[in-house]
Amino acid sequence: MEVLKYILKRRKKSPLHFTLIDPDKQEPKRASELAQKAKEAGSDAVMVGGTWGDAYGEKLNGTVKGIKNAGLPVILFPNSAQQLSPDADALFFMSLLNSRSPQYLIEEQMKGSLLVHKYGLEPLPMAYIIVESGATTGAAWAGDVKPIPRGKPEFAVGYALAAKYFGMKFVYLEAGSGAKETVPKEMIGVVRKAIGNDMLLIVGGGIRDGRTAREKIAAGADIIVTGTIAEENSDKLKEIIGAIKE
Ligand code: 1GP
Repeated sequence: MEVLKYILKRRKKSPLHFTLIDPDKQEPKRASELAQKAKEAGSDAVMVGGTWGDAYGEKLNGTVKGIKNAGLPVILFPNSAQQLSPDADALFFMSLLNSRSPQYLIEEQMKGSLLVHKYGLEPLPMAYIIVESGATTGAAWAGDVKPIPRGKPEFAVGYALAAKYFGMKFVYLEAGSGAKETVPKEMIGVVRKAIGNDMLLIVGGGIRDGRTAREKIAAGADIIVTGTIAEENSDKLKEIIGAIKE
């Protein structure tokens, strides 16, 4: 499956929803059930990754295989060169642009690229940008990030344009899993305007209802990611996906 083509084709019909499953939070069998529920709710793809834990090697591979049974594309969302699996369809080949550490800007990517090549994974080049969200999230802490201030959307525009000029295909504005506050709609709007339609704009972190998801789409997001809600409440997941695709 060519995942970028699949995403672009589906985006022509409607905005998209991706479900994030953290391989560290449950056994592969439960991950497979969550992916099945996500598919039934209308999600377009499953992302697999998490900030912290020990879900590498066999546990990660088992989780990816289990999720694949649901029939949705599986895209890795790795925290490092360790979190790669030959069983996935693709991966977000991402740089955490507002990290202070060369490890997350380029070093993990340099190490991981050899495995991406060996496994034949489809790389989806992505700029990952973490936005202030009321409290320090795991991703911001672990990634040694200087989050974008909520009142400074122009900083996000600077990173997004740099990513566009590097030839990246995706920008992910991330509030962080379980964030208190979601990415501000004003920031989504100015980033959308700056990048035009050359890149796909992903927004996630702390989205827990349809109204909030709709607000992000109306502001200019192409893809909404939810993680926590898929684990907790499949009715809410259906509400969110319904609002994105209305
Ligand atoms: C984290 O944006 C995602 O990378 C998902 O966040 O768990 O808050 O939905 P939630």
